[in-house]
Amino acid sequence: MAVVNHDTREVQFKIVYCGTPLGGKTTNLIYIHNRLAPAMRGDLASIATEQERTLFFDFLPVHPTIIAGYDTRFQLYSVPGQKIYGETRRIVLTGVDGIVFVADSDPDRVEANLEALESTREALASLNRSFDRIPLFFQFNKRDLPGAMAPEEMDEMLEVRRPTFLASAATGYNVFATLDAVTQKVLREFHIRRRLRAQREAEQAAVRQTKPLTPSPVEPSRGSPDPSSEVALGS
Ligand SMILES: Nc1nc2c(ncn2[C@@H]2O[C@H](COP(=O)(O)OP(=O)(O)OP(=O)(O)O)[C@@H](O)[C@H]2O)c(=O)[nH]1
Ligand SMILES: [Mg+2]
Repeated sequence: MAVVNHDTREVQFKIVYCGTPLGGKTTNLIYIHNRLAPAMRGDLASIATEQERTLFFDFLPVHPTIIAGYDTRFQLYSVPGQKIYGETRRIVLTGVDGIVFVADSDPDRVEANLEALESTREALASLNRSFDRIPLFFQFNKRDLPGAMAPEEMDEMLEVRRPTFLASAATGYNVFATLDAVTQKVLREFHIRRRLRAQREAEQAAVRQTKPLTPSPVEPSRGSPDPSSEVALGS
């Protein structure tokens, strides 16, 4: 969830790239890192195995844009796609504000896509987050592959009912379009939640002001008989 620091006037959002093992999550982040001016981003931190597969996560801080007087920072993470890294995924997804689900358009990766989607749903459910309500965009990556699956086929396979980006992270095609979409959606949700909270607080304050004072409970006088002892005496 967005971390708001009112003292330094900063809001920090967490965007996580999830998806199919070897689908191109790290490639997305590398492209973003290479294309953003150094003043706009921090260093890309990746911990990979020898085969360059993400071991824990990749991390790329994207520095401030000023929105409503607050510095807005996005922290981009990618999680390893391999099944065995379920717990790592869960940890990285904790507090997530928005997700890009990178699916592989290679027809040989149908099973892997489905498994990754299922494990993302599971990780979110275990964090009490709803897959269907979180700001999330699908990116069908590797569109450059000859024989890439038809987008409609992928929609059906993944039961996608949201806007999708066709991309080629290797060349950068639609990498920023995907990132823009998810960050805009995250910001919109943040502002909606903030407005609702302010409205609720104003309503609560109004209720407090109009509420009649409740009389304080009357303390029984010392001499008043205890009803239970009366029964006892009368029996
Ligand atoms: N043809 C093609 N290859 C791509 C594209 N994007 C990524 N790749 C290749 O796919 C392989 C895996 O890419 P990564 O970015 O490491 O995939 P990942 O999703 O981070 O993989 P894990 O961290 O292991 O889950 C690499 O060899 C990339 O060069 C693309 O758009 N087109
Ligand atoms: Mg990776």
